[in-house]
Amino acid sequence: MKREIEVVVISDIHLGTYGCHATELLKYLKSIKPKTLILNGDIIDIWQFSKHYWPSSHMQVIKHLTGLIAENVKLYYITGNHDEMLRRFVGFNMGSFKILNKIVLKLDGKKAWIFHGDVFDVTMKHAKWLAKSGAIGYDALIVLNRAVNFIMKKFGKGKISLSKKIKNSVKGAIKFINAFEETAAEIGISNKYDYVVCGHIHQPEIREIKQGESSITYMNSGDWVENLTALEYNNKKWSIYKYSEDIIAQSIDLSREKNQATAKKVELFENLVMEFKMMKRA
Ligand SMILES: [Mn+2]
Repeated sequence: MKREIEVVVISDIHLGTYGCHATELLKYLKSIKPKTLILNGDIIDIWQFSKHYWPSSHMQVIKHLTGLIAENVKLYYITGNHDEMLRRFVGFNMGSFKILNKIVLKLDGKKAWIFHGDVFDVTMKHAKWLAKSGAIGYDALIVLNRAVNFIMKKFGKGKISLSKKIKNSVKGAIKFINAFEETAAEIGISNKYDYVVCGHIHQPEIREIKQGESSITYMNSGDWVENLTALEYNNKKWSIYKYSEDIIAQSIDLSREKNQATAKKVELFENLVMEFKMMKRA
């Protein structure tokens, strides 16, 4: 029996990289029956994509997700920094599938603001007052962030890499995570949202953040590189799902499908790219 869930949020899958736990993710996805599935950024890692690494398990994840569209599951693809090439397709929709930069969901009278969160990397210091002033929206922040990255690249500094930042020092990482969470919370509060839901920092979390008189529930869906986590919303409550072999029903048999999906991987990716190109024209 598949677990029925109202809303599931996953992020930072990084398909196409060695670190991605696609097999585990596939087992999780096959164990649930969500009404709405939100892919909150860095799903396909186009930055680090190598033609030499695209295992069949990664393609199976894509196939499973596209299969959900056919089953009328609401599927939202929110872009992240590793798949920012998809930002040019923002606004695209096909049946129950949409590509977006952010989404606001109404859940039992509460509002959840969901976005990847990479804009806080470069514009952290400025994002707060820019967003709070109301003069600039999230989409504009993305453009700003991209411009800053472009300039950094011109000066040979390269893109800001979160993993590098994290590796630099534990102290620095904690500071960075705190700043990220506080920034997200502050902007969420000023926009009167009840929940703010991010990805990007690979740090699963659900916690109440108080700022002055106001508070908000900050959430992060974690990742499928190290933590193997998801956010689940059911019966007016959010919880963090953490992957574990024991919880997944043993009855799920992946072996049969494994054999089907060993077609030439590169070819499959190229087909995918072609499809996106065609979507753009359409
Ligand atoms: Mn990211």
